[in-house]
Amino acid sequence: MRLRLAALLVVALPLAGAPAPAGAAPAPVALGSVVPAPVQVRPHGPAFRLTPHTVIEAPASARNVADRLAEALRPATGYRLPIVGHAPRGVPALSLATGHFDQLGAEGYRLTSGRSGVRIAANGNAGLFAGVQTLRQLLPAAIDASTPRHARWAVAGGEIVDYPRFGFRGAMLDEARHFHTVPEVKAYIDEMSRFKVNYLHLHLADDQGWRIQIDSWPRLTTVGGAPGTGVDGVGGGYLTKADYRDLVRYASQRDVTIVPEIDMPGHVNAAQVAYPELTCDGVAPPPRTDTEVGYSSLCIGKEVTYRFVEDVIRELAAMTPGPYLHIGGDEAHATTAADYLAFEQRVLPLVAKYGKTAYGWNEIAAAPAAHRAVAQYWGLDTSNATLAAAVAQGTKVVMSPANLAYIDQKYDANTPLGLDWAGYIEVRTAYDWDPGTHLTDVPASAVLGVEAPLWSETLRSLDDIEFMAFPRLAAIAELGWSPHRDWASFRARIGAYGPRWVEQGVDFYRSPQVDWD
Ligand code: TNX
Repeated sequence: MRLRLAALLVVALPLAGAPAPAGAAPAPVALGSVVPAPVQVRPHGPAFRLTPHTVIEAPASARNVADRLAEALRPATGYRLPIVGHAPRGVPALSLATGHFDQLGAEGYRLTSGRSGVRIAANGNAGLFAGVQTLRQLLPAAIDASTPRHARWAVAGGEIVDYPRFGFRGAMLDEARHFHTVPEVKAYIDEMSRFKVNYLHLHLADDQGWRIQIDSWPRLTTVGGAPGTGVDGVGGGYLTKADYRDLVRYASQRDVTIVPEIDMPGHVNAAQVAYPELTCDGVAPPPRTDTEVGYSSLCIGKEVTYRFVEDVIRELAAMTPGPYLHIGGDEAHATTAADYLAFEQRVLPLVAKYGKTAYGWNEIAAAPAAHRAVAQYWGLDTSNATLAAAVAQGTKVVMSPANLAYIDQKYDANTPLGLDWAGYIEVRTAYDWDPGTHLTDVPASAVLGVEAPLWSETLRSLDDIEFMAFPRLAAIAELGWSPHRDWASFRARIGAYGPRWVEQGVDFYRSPQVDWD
């Protein structure tokens, strides 16, 4: 399938030497041109054309998804696109329908397009939302003014049947090193959900700052989130509980589940600045705005440590509807191995006590209590004996190998932002690996999915986030969703996606590995 053809209709600039004849209707976007690549695509029959009379048809239970579709299409098309329970006979419709489909699971959908309408069918709203993201990509990115009105908004005819390879397709944003505001996080949620990313892990506390309100320990944010708490003393800020709940709600309306992280027993300097009793000697350390890691530790032998940890877990669990609570556990170089185990043996069960599944960086796998937890693999090797032993006891794994999935790493030596300790990660590097088989001693059956962490030591603005995330987050999203991996196909589809990012104002990286439309 030559997908770049499909993008020719997005004539932001006239094609050199071959201007489309005025009044000609361009071919619609090819059905197979979607990112992540759908499971099955069968083009056939005539296209559907949106008109000023098109309606959105949806049951009341799918109103949220219908609203998302309407708000995506109304501004671009200028059409009213009213949402109705039942489209009157003969009225062209974009229809959302739920039913029972064995093949589709919780997130799959079937999209059919023909002369009279486009229908998305699924088992529930998660699948309908995924189908809506596909439909958005089947409409043109931008319209050439010479295209006649009736031919502008066409969806190619045919059928897509689609469902994810993995249930966990995540992105992580570091709120601690530089704080990113609620509108910035919402924009990132919008951008990731287009690629069917369904988990957002928020790294909410680290040595430099503490970014989530905890009522029982108020100085965490009044001190730890004060102005100047951030790398280089830039930024500061925190999420109030109301902000956090607002983000949880906004995300859930886009089929994204928030996973909050409080990193411990290391990466806790900001908490210790606010509460010196959390150090072993009771003396407050100086605030830190540099990017060193591995120097701070909670005091493993003090009871106050566990009162603190339990209060934080209880308050976080109470405002988090999702199943996971991330308790960090990485780079605890200032904690002895014995203390680390003692800490994790006590803290992992606390997460379960408040009804959540513990999630942590792969170092937690050393603790026997991690057998019910999810371990996030961030190493550079293709095997890990400690993790493999934990997996044999029941631990599940999310794959974030730093040399492949760390989207805070530079693309190449010239990238102005980012770090490079795990190596350069060009788009093809981020794409060309298999989360199911990457760890040779962990079976694919233990892998829940994949996550792309975005650490923010060097990132301040939304533009910075976007430049590092795109196109690599789209590559990782495809590894999490699609059953097959094909670089030539991805390269063509992501090149054709470029005009959409331009249209959305997303500051993506124009990788030289991709021919951008
Ligand atoms: C390592 S990866 C860290 C973070 C840094 C990151 C920068 C991990 C679990 N810990 O503290 O921000 O490298 O790439």
